Amino acid sequence: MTIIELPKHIKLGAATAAYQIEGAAFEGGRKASIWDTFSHTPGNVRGGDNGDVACDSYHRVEEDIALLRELGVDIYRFSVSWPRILPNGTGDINREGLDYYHKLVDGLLDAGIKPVCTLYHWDLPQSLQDRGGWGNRETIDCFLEYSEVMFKEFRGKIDKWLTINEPWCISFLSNYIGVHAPGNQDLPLALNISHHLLVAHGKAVQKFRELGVEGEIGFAPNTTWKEPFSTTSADREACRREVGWFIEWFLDPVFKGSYPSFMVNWFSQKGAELTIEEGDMELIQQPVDFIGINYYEGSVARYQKGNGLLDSEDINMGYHHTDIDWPVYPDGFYNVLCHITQRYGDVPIYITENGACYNNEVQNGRVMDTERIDYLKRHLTAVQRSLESGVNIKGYIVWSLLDNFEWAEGYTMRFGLVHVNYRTLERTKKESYYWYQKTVQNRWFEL
Ligand code: JJW
Repeated sequence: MTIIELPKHIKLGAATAAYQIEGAAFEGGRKASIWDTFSHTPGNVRGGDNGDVACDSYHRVEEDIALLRELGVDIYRFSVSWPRILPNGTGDINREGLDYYHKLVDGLLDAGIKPVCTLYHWDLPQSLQDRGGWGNRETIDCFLEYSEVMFKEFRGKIDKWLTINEPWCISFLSNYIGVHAPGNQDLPLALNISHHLLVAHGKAVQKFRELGVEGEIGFAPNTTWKEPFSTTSADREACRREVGWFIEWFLDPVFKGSYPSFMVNWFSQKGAELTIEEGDMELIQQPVDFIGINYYEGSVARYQKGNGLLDSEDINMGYHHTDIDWPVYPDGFYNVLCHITQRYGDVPIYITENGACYNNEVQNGRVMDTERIDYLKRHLTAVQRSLESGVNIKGYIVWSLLDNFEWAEGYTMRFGLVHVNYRTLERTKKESYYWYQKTVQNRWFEL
């Protein structure tokens, strides 16, 4: 048996996001977000599911902290619901919302768990969407206002912050492909939203420094890897565009102060142009303390004229697929991490999300999710290999602590280490929970 050892300094954790777990959608002074509107519109979410109740973590916060404490993790990544803090997106502050997160954060600190706080994990206040959402630059200033409230309120308690989670999903998936809220299909809009998100990120980082908040701040792009099917330049360029759309598009502006020209030109050919105002690129280029990397899947791909936005297609190499049909490709994870380090230098990296969808149910009180354990082992091995290749890995966070509302897939797709019965809201620890508990304790596992 091969033993994989994880260095002691690597922080291990688990993650969730507000809309996916909290429920209590219209309690505690919270007003609607775009995900309430979107999920309550028929046809958008599988089964007509919505986040009204979700895992009810709003009312079960002590129980969920107890799960984390017993799991033994060093860190817990959660997100804050903007419409709980500023129900209209701007203006009046909702004390009840702040109190909920104080209860959560105090409970974590009591349990010896460090909070990692994501400010924007997709639940934009609906009243801002009514004025154009992320397509309107005024939303950037509202985000800054919200961020400042959070920094001032939680400084001294929270020292790890993420501004924006998965900007590719917020811009392109939600406003070009249209499968997430608000569900637009408009490439120029999506492109400009991607820029506005980066400006919002930069402004929040600037505010964080100005206020002298102690701690570290970064953001978390979602990544993928596409390995060229052949060595032809057509196949290599198709893969470069695919990876470029997720990685370079969002990280070049932050680390190099410019968008990758091969992508700018590609979008331009498709009739989509960026509108960049004076000073934007300087704002975006504010130094970050770390980046979060979310990685789930990747594959082999090749050039295919007219296929999708990027003239590329995935090749089925016979790799195993998870229950959400994403190919399991741990080598892609290793390649993403090395690619980022090669291109941007020795930047500290937290794996802010990695995990797998397997829909195992409870049988005789147990959930035998052996495929999830296998997925986690193979991806942690890729992380360990990247460390040996000189990637500056600071932490690894599993998505997710709990089964939860998986966006357009509703409650059908389960990513949790803990099973949630959506009828009774009962939590059941899966085999993967016990495996991760042992791994966190030992800092090694058997492959
Ligand atoms: C792409 C589907 C057509 C979440 C996608 C659908 C249609 C070309 C998981 N990460 O729940 C990506 N997640 O909240 C954040 N990440 O395309 C956390 N990305 O494509 C998890 C879904 C996703 C996606 C889902």
